[in-house]
Amino acid sequence: MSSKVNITSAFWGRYRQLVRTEMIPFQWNVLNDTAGITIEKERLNDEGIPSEKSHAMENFRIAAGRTKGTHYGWTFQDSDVYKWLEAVAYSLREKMDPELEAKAHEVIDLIAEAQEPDGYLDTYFSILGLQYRYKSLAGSHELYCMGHFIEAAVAYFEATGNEKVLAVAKKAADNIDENFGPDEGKIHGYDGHEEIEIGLLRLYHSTGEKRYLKLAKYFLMERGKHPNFFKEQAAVYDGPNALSGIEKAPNTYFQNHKPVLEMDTAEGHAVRVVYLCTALADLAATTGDKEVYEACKRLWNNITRKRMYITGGIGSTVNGESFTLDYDLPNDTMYCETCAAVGLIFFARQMLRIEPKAEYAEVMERALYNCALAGMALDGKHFFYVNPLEVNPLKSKLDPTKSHVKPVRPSWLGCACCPPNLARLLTSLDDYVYTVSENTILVNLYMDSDSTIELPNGRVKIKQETRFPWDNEARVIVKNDTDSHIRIGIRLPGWADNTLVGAIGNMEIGDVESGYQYFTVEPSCECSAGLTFEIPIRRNYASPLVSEDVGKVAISKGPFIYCLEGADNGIDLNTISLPETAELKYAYEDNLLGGVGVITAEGRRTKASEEAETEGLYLNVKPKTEPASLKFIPYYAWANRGENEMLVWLRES
Ligand code: FUB
Ligand code: ZN
Repeated sequence: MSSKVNITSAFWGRYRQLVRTEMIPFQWNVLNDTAGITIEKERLNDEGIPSEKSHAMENFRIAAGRTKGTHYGWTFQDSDVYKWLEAVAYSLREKMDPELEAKAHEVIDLIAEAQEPDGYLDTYFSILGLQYRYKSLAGSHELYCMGHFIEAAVAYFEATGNEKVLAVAKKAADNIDENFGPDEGKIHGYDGHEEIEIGLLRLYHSTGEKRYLKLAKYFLMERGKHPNFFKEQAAVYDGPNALSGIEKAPNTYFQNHKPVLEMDTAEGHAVRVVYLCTALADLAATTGDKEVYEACKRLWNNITRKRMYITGGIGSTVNGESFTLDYDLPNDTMYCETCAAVGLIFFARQMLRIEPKAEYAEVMERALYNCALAGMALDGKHFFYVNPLEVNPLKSKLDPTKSHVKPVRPSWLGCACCPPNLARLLTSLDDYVYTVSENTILVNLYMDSDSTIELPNGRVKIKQETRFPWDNEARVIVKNDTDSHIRIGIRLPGWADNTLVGAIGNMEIGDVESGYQYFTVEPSCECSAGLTFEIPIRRNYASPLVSEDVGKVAISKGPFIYCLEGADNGIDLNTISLPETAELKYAYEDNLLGGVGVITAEGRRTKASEEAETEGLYLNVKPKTEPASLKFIPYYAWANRGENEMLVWLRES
């Protein structure tokens, strides 16, 4: 039997159920073009982006020879189907559903039929010309798509034991292995979008086949050694478009500017960076390679200490959906793609496998409860691609530099990477609660849950009883059924002022190391640790080097970052300020936004003087302020009450 974490948390249970009952069926209809929705373009000026329909399943039917037609959509349209399948796998792992399983089998059969006899799998080139495959890797996303398929296949195999899907994945990986690598006659290159590395490592973990580990390592280490690789391929490519032109992007966009082990700043497309880092950290955890881990740490530190928003969002510009430079964190033009926050969570999880530092879990929690969760509406049927920290709907409509910043979540997006990424994260959230190594279990996330964890010497039952995030108490009950002493490391959260920890039974309190309070539990015994957190409302200040946030404050409580929204606070949110002395009060509102903790305060609103209305923009009269009652809601819950303004960082007065 393998480990099983059963999440019983009301907060997360609702989301996970939403994914199962709303999002997965909804996405199924979208993939089959039967959802009856209008798919929005990401940006006003994205004329060339194919977005009228998904066509993703139809692409597979055409590639399999079941129907006639041509490919439609992005070169990576296949990955929408794969991410759907991966979310289905986790969903079935949690709760068997024969109807859903039948749909998944239908999809697996279709994918197997669309696979070429030699294992190659990509509908774009199967339909438009196999002779062009692997020849335009800057934009073709072939390995990216196969990486997503391999991830889905491993997840599905591990959840259900389905051998067929694993066989298709191995055949695809073998095809890649035959075509790429250092040997003469093979392609000495890699994909324009990292992902295959994650897939191959997962396939290695599941099958133990060392070739997959070797190939993942090859792709990671080859990157950046030959920075002209994409341009050289493009110069002689004469096949179908495959996002051609993308190779002209700077090498940093693809993390192709230098070898990965020499990188110390996160450059380029944010999702690509965190996928690269996830695979690198997995490689370091798997092989114990110190040099690889040092590279991971440098990238982690650069991202989380200099380039990450307070919400856990990353990617400061729409231009290339990219990182820019240290401390450049504009609040209303940024990107903060949902996928990038999801990828940062993947990265954090792998870092925890290498080194038990609470810092990794803190970032994981920050991105999860804020940027990632904001990616989905409370109805589970509307999604953000971009997660701003400041929005004015009129500016989004009329200022072309903000057209990507949507004030309301669309039903779906032409480039549909984010919703299914969120679905696979939420359905696999059980994988993030604990980190297990040898005889140590780290409690990373507080979540009401009931789990069985397999250790080398037997089984441990671990139960969390808590109403967190809406309550400040947790009890962690451990039943050690192994015949050895085990160590439990309970994270002492950074958002708590004081965490009182008491042990009951044969649980010996140990040291605090890197943010975890350790306990030793004797063999064959049951005991528990009770925790009471003091969770203050906090005022957060950014480094003064973040020019956009100087003089401003952001409010948080526990893992949640709070924001002001128009629905509670009217228009022109930028005229609002929060006095340094204002008392911040907390209350839980059962009937608001599915039940949320709100924070209220007496603030000030700056009024335009009467002269300003008649005499123009610039006056020598200081505007007056008047009292304003303020109400803050958790950031993740914004944009669920129609189109309105939103603000995270507000002036402090
Ligand atoms: O290129 C595939 C995915 O589409 C990226 O990860 C997203 O940023 C979106 O561009
Ligand atoms: Zn995305």
